[in-house]
Amino acid sequence: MTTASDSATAAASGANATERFKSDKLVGVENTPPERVSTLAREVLEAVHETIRKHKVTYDEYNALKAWLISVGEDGEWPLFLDVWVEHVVEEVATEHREGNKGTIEGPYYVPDAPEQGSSGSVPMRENESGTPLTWTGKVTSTNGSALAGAKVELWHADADGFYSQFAPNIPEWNLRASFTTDADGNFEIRTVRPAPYQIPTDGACGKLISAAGWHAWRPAHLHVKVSAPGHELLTAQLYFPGDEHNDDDIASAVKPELMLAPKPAAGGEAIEYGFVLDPA
Ligand code: MBD
Ligand code: FE
Repeated sequence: MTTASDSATAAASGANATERFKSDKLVGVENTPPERVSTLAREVLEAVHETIRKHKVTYDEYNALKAWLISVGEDGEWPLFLDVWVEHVVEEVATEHREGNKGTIEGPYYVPDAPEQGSSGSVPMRENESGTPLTWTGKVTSTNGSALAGAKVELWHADADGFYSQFAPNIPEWNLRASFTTDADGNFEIRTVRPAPYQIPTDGACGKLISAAGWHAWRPAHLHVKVSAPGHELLTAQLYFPGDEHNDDDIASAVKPELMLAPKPAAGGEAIEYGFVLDPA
């Protein structure tokens, strides 16, 4: 997976994201009843038809769309396209019943089974990994306030250049990816470095749409997490840093005020305190 290409191209990271998706996410997709498929497919198509009528879409525009959709597949960018422009509404609907922690989208770059570091430790990183060192402490609790011992906190994020291990070349396999387990009081302590704002690949189909539309390609800097505990719903979230110029115009529409960190200066870097409240399943 890490060797799909030696350069950080959209096609290389897209191919990795596509493979990752096929191996992890296809459980449970086969049992959608025909009536449900029919309703959803028909209404999506009707929305497309309505847009064509409303804007009197021309054959040149239709052919541009066709060429672009073909290139999304050729560049392996369906995971990126869907997670950037669609997933946030799926997440909203899937979690609207929750009383615990707000979550947000997973995005295309999660990898399961990252190295386990116990309740307190550092994420795997290179010697001299760039970025401000962060010490993050927090507690995992249930909505009734009880601490959750043995909860899993999986963390993954981009490096200070905005690249994710396993989706960009020449980065150690598990760089900036780790799994922590809360102690008897539900607490964890994580040491990592501050990620950089992230620009989605500009040389593929998604980048072409962005430049053709005059949009920008940026997400604010973020830490991805999955938090899980027996008898509780899995929480997928991202945490953000105040003052990032893209907090208000994230291309993936995934920022929420509840997910904003409040870093404080600390010896050798910054300290953050953020815990998670899980809903009983
Ligand atoms: C990311 O890092 C990300 O988090 C999302 C949602 C989309 C593209 C890249
Ligand atoms: Fe991300």
